[in-house]
Amino acid sequence: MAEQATSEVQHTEQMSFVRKYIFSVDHKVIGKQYLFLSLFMALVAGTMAYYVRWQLAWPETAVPGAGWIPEPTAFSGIIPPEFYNALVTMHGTIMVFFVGMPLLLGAFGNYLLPLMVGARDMAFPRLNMMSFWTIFTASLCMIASFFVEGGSAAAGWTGYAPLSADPIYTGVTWGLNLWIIGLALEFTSFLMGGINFLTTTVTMRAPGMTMLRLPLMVWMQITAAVLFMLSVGPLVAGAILLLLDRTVGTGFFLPGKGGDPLLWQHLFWFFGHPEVYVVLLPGIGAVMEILPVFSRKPIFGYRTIIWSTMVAGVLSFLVWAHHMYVSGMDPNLVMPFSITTILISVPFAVIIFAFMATLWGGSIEFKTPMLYAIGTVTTFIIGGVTGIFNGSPPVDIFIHDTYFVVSHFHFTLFPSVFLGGFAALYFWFPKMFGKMMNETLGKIHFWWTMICFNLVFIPMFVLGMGGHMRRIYNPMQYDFLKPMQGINQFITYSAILLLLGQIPFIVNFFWSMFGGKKAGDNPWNANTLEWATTTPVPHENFDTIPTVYHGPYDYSLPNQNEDWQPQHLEKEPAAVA
Ligand code: HEM
Ligand SMILES: [Cu+2]
Repeated sequence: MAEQATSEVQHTEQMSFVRKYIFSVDHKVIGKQYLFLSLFMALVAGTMAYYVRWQLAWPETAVPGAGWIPEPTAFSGIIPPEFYNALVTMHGTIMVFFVGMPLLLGAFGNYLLPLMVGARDMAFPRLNMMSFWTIFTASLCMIASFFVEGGSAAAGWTGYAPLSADPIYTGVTWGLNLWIIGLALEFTSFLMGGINFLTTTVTMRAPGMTMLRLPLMVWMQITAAVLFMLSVGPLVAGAILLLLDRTVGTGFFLPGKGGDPLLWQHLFWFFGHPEVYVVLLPGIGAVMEILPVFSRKPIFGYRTIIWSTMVAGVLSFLVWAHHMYVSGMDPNLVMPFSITTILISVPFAVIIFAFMATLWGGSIEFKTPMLYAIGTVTTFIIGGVTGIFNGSPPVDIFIHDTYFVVSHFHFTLFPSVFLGGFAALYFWFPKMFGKMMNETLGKIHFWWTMICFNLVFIPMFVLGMGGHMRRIYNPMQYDFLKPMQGINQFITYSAILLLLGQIPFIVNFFWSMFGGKKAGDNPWNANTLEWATTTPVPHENFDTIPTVYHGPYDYSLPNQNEDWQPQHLEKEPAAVA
C-alpha cells in the first residue's frame, strides 16, 4: 500500500495543471470544485430571490393612501410578470438542486467521506470526476434557459402539469425543456455520486472501521444517497414523459389528451419529500460532528440516531401526498398520509433530544462552527414544528399555497443548506484549505445571519395566516392583502440586511484562504479520521492507512491538549482525566 501511495504522489507531481485541478480524479479536488460551483449557484439563486422580494415590496400598482404604503417608486414594476414567474421557479430549483445538494453532498460528501472512512479515494475516481462535470453541464443548461427564445422555465420548482406539460400555457418552449434536461443531468450526476458514496463506505473502510464506528456524518451521507437513489427513478421516468408531452405531442399529463396531471404531482412528491431529507441529513450530519467536539462529550445515543434516521428515511417514502391534500385526490387517503406525516416528527424529535443530551453537562466552547451547529438545530425545530401544522389536513386547507408554507420550508431548507453548510465550512475549512478562518468575522456573520433570517421569515408566517398566497406577482391586486403590504416591505428590507450580512463571510473566506493563520493538523482536537492525517492532506490521504480501535466519539480528555491524538487510534482507551 505504502509503495503504491508514494508512486501516486510522484505521479501527481508530474500531472499537468488540467489533470490536477480541472479534470481531477482526486476526491478532495472534486469536493472543492463542488464547493465553488455551489457557492456560485447560491449567488445566482440568491440574486433571484431579491428580484422577487423587490417586486413584492414595490409592485407597480402600490395603492396610494392605503395605510403607510408609499406611492409607486422608481423601482416599481421593473420585473414583468412572466419573468417574475421564471425567477421564482429558478430560485427554488437552483437552491435545492444546485446549491443544497452540491454543497452538502457534493462538496462535503466528496471531500470528507473517503477521509472519514479511512480510504485513499472514492471507489470510482473517474466516475466521481464525471459526476462533477455532469452537474456542471446541468448548471449551464439551467442558466442557458434564461437566454433562449420564449424565456426560462416558469412552472414553479415543482413543475406541475398541465402548466408544464403544454407550451401553450406558459408560452415557454425551450426554456422549460432545458429545465427538464438540466434536472435530468443533475439527477444523473448524483446517481453517480451515490454509487461512489455507497461503494466506498461498504468496501473501502480502514481496518477496524466497522459500520458502527463510522462517523455520523458518513451515516447521514450514505442514508441521503440511498434516499435519493430510491426516489429519483420514478421522477426521471416522469420527466421523460413530460418532455415527450412538450416536444412530440403525447398527453401523459394532459387531460385533453386523456392524460392525468395528478400523476405528475404523485411522481414529483414521491421524490420530493425524500429529496428534502437528502439535503437535510448531511446538514445535520455536520452538526452531529461538531456538537461533540465543542462540548467535549461523546455524541449521545449514537445508535439511536442511526436508527431514527433510518425510520425517518423509510417514512419519508410514505408521506408524499401531504403536499396534495387539496389537489382533489381521494379524501380517504388524506388521513393515512396525515398520520405518517405526524409520525415522522418522532424520529426527528429523538435526534434533537440526543443533541440536547450531548450538550448537557459538556464543557461547551462557542466557536463559530458550534454557533452555527446550534443555530441549525434551533432554526430547524421551527421548520419541523410548523410542518405539523401543514401535515394536519384541516389546517392545511387554509394555509396550503400561502406564505405560511413558504416560511415553513425556508425554515427547514435554510438551516439545512446554509446554516448547516456554514457550520461545516467553518469547521472543515482548516482541513480543506490549511488555514484558520477568523473567529470575530465568523461570529459577526453568525449573529447577523441568524437575526436577519428570522426577521425575513417569521413575518411570512403572519402573512400566510392572513391569507397571502405564494407565487403571486402583485399582492396589491387583492384588497384583503393591502393592509399587510407593510409586512411585505419589512421582509424585503430584512432580506437586504441578510444579504449584507454575508459580506463578513465572503471577506473571511477569501482573506483566510490566502492570508489566514496556518492551521495545524487537528486544530479542534477532534477524533474523526480526517483530523488524523496531515494538513494539507496528501494526495493519497494517509501515509499509512490507520487501524481503528474505537468509535470516534470519546472526548473525555481535557480540552486544551497540545498533542491531541484521535483516541480511537490507540489500542487502550485513553484514561479519563
Ligand atoms: C436568501 C434567502 C432566501 C430568500 C430571501 C428567499 C426568498 C424566496 C421567495 C421570495 C420565494 C417566492 C415565494 C413565492 O411568492 O412563491 C421563494 C421561493 C422558494 N425558495 Fe427561497 N429564499 C431564500 C433562500 C432559499 C433557500 C436556501 C432555499 C432552498 C435550499 C430556497 C428554496 C425555495 C423554494 C423551493 C421556493 C419555491 C419556489 C416555487 O414556488 O416554485 N430558498 N424564496
Ligand atoms: Cu413532504
